[in-house]
Amino acid sequence: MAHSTDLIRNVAVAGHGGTGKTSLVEHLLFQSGAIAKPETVESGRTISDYSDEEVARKISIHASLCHAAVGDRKINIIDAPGSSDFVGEVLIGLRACETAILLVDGRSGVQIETIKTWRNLEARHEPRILFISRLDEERASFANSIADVHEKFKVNPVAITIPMGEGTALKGVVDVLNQKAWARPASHDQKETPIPVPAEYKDALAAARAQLFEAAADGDDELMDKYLSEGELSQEETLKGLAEALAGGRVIPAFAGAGAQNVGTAALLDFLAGIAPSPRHMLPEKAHGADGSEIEVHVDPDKAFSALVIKTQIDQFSGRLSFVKVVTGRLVQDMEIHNTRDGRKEKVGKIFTAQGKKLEEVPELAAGDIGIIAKALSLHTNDTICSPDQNFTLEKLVLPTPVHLLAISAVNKKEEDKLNEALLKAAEEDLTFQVHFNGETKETVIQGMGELQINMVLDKIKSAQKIAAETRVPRVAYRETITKKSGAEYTHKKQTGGHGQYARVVFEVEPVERGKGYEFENKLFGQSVSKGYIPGIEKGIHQAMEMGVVAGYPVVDVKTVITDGKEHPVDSSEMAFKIASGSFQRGDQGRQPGASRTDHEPQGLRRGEEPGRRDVGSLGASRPHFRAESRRRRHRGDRRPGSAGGAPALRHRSSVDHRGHGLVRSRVRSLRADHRQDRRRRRQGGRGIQGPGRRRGMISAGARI
Ligand SMILES: Nc1nc2c(ncn2[C@@H]2O[C@H](COP(=O)(O)OP(=O)(O)OP(=O)(O)O)[C@@H](O)[C@H]2O)c(=O)[nH]1
Ligand SMILES: [Mg+2]
Repeated sequence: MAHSTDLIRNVAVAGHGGTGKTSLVEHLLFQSGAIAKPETVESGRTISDYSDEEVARKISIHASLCHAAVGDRKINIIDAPGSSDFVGEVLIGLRACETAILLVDGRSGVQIETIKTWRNLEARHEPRILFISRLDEERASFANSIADVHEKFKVNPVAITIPMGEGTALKGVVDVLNQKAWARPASHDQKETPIPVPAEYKDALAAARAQLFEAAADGDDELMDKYLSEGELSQEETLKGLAEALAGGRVIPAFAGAGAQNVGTAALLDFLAGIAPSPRHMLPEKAHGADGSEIEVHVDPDKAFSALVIKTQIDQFSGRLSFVKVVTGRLVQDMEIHNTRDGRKEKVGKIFTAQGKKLEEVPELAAGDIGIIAKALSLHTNDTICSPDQNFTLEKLVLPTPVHLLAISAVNKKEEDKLNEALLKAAEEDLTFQVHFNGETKETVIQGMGELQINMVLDKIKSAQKIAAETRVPRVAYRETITKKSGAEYTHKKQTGGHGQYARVVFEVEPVERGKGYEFENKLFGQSVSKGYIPGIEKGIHQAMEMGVVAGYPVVDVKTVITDGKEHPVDSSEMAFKIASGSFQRGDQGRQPGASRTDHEPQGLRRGEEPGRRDVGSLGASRPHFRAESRRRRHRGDRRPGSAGGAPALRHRSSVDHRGHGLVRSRVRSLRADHRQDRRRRRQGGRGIQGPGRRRGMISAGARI
């Protein structure tokens, strides 16, 4: 059945890892009757943690879509992961929903990922609801958690439910809004049932209701006058006032509970269905018209169809699934759509809604709804699709840049293409995982948000595609530049019988603004060097820049000014001037540009490191092998030094989330093995490991998947 816009509620469930999001979602579905039996995360059979990786690791990795029905309302729920490695999936959830439920673990208070999510919600002006979770566990405290929220976010949450007892004594919750209590069921797979508020909680209820009225009246003068004169509001006024205050971000409703024990789910469901804002309350989507002009698009069922592809999932059985949020109009099976990215028209086949991995076919999706288009091969995440007569592009979801880098290759070279294909597929599913080929270092480099995410992708490829791959620290493509004005002069003279070679060049080199690349200026006066030789000079300088000055890396961001020169009527040639200009690199017979301090700039960054120039005047000096290697390369004629001894792009932490897996340990083992091998080689009089492998805390090579 298709639901109209006003009957839809979209909520993203987010918060720090392990706060009980998936358990809460499972029991919300159960309490609503969407599923007959709730499962536990431990059993690996929950609705929202269904992928093999999630089942194996017992953590959420993907944003999964499910839905519950309360009366005539359809509540779409997106269960987001808690680990920072999967922040992209959290942002997808926040973007697609009008409301977020933020979980705070009742034992530990506000944790870092919850803070980050809060900031995101603030920036998006998105209404949020707090759920203080795991209150059945020892040391859990609702009051302390609320105090922590107050301290960290400078807000005064308003309790919609309060716990009856805490820790092992948790007996249920008092529903402040509806003046009843919900008893804790005998076991998690039984529903919460309403009971009268026990006498011992009457005072707490009265105090909480006073706060509730204040929050409901806040921002509405009429309601405030009534509350101040009569001391209370009617239920209808309270609901209306709260709904407006929540949609306007003036109130942060707080719930108490223990999702895995099915405590606190009934009141939360009622609240979501009755008070959470409908998609119409969502702030307008920013978009660009066909002419590039900025426009705003409101969720509106009465307009022509448009939707944003929020996520792409490539399922082993169902094929390509494009998750869409309908913004205007209706998405109807078999309708023709227009992809504004490439102007392509496509016919939509079947459309679905999802209960975790279970797809449920629906005839249409109304504005504000979230659903799935199956097997639309041309759709990509962030595409805007509209009815053929419309043409605007909704603003893309902006995701953070992945900062962890690894070079990767297939163990069996014949599987390289297959591996690249699998990596690219993974990158399509998760925009915070990227793959590119570095032409300079001749490496395929993968980039992700963290080890957990990268390991997860590689494990999936290993188990699904049976491709063995190995990863290592990527080589770093450095650049050289100069920091102060310098110059060079050189006379190239050779007499080998017949025509000789003669050319003299004098030039200055100065640094230019970063990113400018290379500038060339000819300041020769008179006829000292014929015009025809100038290209030879430029080519010579260019070639020398490619070869580098100090460590053999391409020189960038310099300006070369030719100030003087001399030619011979018979022996000069373009080639002779090209050779003479090579003094840029060699610095023979004069002032060498490289004699001024030279900086290198790594193309890859360590985690948390800003791109920036680094003084490596001392770097070359402190690493003799570095310069020796560079000289060797030049001698071999290798113009693209690959295996740099510079800062590797990835610094591995010594441990990962305890629920992660052992790849880090295996990398550390591999590092130790490398070092053992190194020591053995040294004992045998050979050379030790060169480059990054020798640097403390860095991995040289060899993590296999
Ligand atoms: N006792 C108790 N345990 C809970 C409760 N909620 C969750 N747990 C347990 O806490 C662990 C993590 O629960 P999840 O529901 O996976 O937490 P999550 O927030 O979804 O975790 P991520 O998605 O990985 O961030 C599991 O072992 C749950 O059984 C609760 O209310 N009470
Ligand atoms: Mg989860």
